Amino acid sequence: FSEVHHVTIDKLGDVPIKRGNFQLLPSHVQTWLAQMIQLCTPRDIHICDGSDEEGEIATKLLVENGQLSPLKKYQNCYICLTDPRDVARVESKTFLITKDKFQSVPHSREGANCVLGLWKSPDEIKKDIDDRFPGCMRGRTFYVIPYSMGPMGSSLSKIGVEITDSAYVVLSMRVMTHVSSEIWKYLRNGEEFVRCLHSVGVPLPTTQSIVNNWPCNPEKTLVVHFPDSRKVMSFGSGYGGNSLLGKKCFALRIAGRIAYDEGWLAEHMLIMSVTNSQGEEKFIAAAFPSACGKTNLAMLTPAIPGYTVRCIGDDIAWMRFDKETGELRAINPEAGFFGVAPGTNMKTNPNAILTCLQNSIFTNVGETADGGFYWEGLEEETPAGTEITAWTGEKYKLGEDKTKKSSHPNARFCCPARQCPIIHDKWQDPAGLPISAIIFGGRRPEGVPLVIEAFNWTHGVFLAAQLKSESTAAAEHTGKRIMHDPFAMRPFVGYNFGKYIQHWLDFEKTPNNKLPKIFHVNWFRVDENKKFLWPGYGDNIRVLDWIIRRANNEDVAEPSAVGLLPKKGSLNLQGLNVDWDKLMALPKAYWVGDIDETLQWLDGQLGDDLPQAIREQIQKQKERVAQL
Ligand code: SAT
Ligand code: MN
Repeated sequence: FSEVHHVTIDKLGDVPIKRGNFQLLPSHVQTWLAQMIQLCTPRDIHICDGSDEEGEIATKLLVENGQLSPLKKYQNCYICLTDPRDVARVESKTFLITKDKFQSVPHSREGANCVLGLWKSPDEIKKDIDDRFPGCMRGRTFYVIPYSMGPMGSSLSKIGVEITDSAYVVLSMRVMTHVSSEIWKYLRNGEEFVRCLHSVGVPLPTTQSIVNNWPCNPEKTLVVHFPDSRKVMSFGSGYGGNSLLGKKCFALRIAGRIAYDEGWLAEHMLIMSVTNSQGEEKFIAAAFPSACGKTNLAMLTPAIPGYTVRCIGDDIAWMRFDKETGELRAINPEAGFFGVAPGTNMKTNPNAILTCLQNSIFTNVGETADGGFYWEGLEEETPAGTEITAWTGEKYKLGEDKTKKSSHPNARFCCPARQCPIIHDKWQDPAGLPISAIIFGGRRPEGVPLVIEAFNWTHGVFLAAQLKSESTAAAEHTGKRIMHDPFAMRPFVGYNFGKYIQHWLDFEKTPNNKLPKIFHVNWFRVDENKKFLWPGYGDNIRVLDWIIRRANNEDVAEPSAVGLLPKKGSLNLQGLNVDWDKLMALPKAYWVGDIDETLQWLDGQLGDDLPQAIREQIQKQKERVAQL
């Protein structure tokens, strides 16, 4: 995949080019493509240009081969059902490849099972690759997708080229990234780009049985990153996080490493703006693990008057401190939303529903008899008795049997961000937008108050490092348990996590950097009857309002053992019936246990790579919670 033996165009052999002009591509791209064609031996080649016509061709093909079925109720919307074995990211088969192991993963203590990335040596992975990729596209089309992560031509953006044998990936990448033949002009002088190779791993003809017309190869699924040479290879899965390589693989893992080398940040964060009734606008970046409501927060409909929320992105933020002004400027490197469908409705997230009423792909959801999408959470908006076809193919009448499930819990909608009713008019601003506050959060049923402000930058980095959350359906984990997910980046970090934390800490060393305040939020605390103590959704604006007032240094916070908390009465609770004391309580036994567990976990996972500054923060917190 990597080492260059020079290949010229005639080495394409007799593989025909179905669409596009190979001769017009930059020569270093040609060389790489020729190598990959030799490796994968496809039937023909399609060089994507991002045109509408191309979208129509891919859609038609997918409908004809039974992978997509049109949702008649909307314009240009489709349901896609996958093989039920291919529905989520597979962290256990996702690897970082570097010569030095500890460039990829930390020096975990013996016996601590490292969950902050999996490493394999170049030699070891070569065997796995040689066992999979040669001939993997036999009988299939080799699509070449040129794309920009971030606004085209922005100095904050990066270019990738994905090769895939899946038209579903072509169609989804057109939604999630900026696909265009314009890209080639940015590579004319041999400029770097991220090389992505993806195959569903089912060469034709096949004797394998194909379920739902969704070719995949779960036994051999493999997602491999080469951070040094900025390459990704993915085999056997068509599911978003494993196949839309611009997203987690590039925009987080590879870009994270580039960001480390270049002094910026690639984070698992939404970007939103809140404008108050005085017309003052603030931009916020917020990190939550997968399926914890980033999309809902990014598109929040304020439950109280006087605020306007606008969305810039819902999953990934690339952020850089401006050398001159010191501002932290953020872009959304994506162009679409790949959101969790179940739970999304006109109450929880009307803007998401309105975004996906056209030009969208729905994966593993149910369908109503009149050709609409359906998933758990839409009960109240769908007449009882409506006939539903579940993603499993089973038909049932809504309301008759409550045990029936229409959708996979990780079912997704994939829709263009520009269609979002509250998309910010500057969401594509090449200069990025200035971040005033950074929020971390997770699902914490117990012990953790609604909002905590970090004492300072270092303490904020500590809050992020000890982030935990109840597991969700976005990955292959089963059952609900509280898992550590530092910075909401556990599955997405592209290099040694200790270095990653140190990278965050180091931003304080540049005096010109205007460090945003850091916060921790928890919408998910429950009472003794397991009922949520906070209404969440649109009412989260109340917390954002408090956060913004803190960003403006308003005197509304007071110190506690775990950070600064809102002074009683400073958070606008008008019209709400919440038990503030329960919501904000710091149970001593919980926090004493929590900090011990945090130290044990971080020390086990990171060993001597755990930055000293974080050990000091842990020690301080230990002393503070002992006083509770
Ligand atoms: O990995 S995906 O991008 O498919 C979804 C997620 O885990 O956030
Ligand atoms: Mn995500």
